Amino acid sequence: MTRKNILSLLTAGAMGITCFSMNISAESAYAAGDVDMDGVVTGHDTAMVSRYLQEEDYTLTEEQLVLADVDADGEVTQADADKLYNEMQVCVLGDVTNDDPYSVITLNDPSCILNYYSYMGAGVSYNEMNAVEMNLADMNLDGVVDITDSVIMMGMYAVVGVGLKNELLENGIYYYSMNSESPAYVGDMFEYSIADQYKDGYSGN
Ligand SMILES: [Ca+2]
Ligand SMILES: [Ca+2]
Ligand SMILES: [Ca+2]
Repeated sequence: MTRKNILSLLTAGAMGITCFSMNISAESAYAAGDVDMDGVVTGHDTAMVSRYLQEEDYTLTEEQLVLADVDADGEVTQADADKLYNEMQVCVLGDVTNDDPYSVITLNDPSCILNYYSYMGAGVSYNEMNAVEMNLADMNLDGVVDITDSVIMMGMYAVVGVGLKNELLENGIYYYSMNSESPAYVGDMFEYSIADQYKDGYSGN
């Protein structure tokens, strides 16, 4: 199922946005930075812009490019992705539960996805995640919320939990991928995390 289909379903099925509320006037349907057009500027919007900048075959529509140009200089550049990440997004990609006031990935986030995935797999209608939350759950931007997204989430949770820096964020890359060809590949970070931390003298404290 494409992201478009998922969003259509969710929009039809779950109009009430519980975690987020924004007043967007009818004249300006989408705020600057709301590239995925779900009504809130989040880490998912940042991730889309970041991937657009990193991967040639990932495209945005004309309207999305206008929304992505958040510094309004007429082009979509790293400066727009940085501004989105540092100043505009209200929560990080993966923070499905929106842990206000600190936006972080906790185990509740992959848990949300696994519950959703289990219900979907069992053929049960499960619409407790709204469109904004579904977008935040799509860690690898493939338009589907599935186990891969929860694996990436748990990986990033572990990386941060053992005190490692998120190297992708350090390098201005704001999305994740399990594809080793992608600039946003997370596999190396996962392999490093626990074993090398102990090898480097980590005592468990
Ligand atoms: Ca958005
Ligand atoms: Ca710009
Ligand atoms: Ca996904």
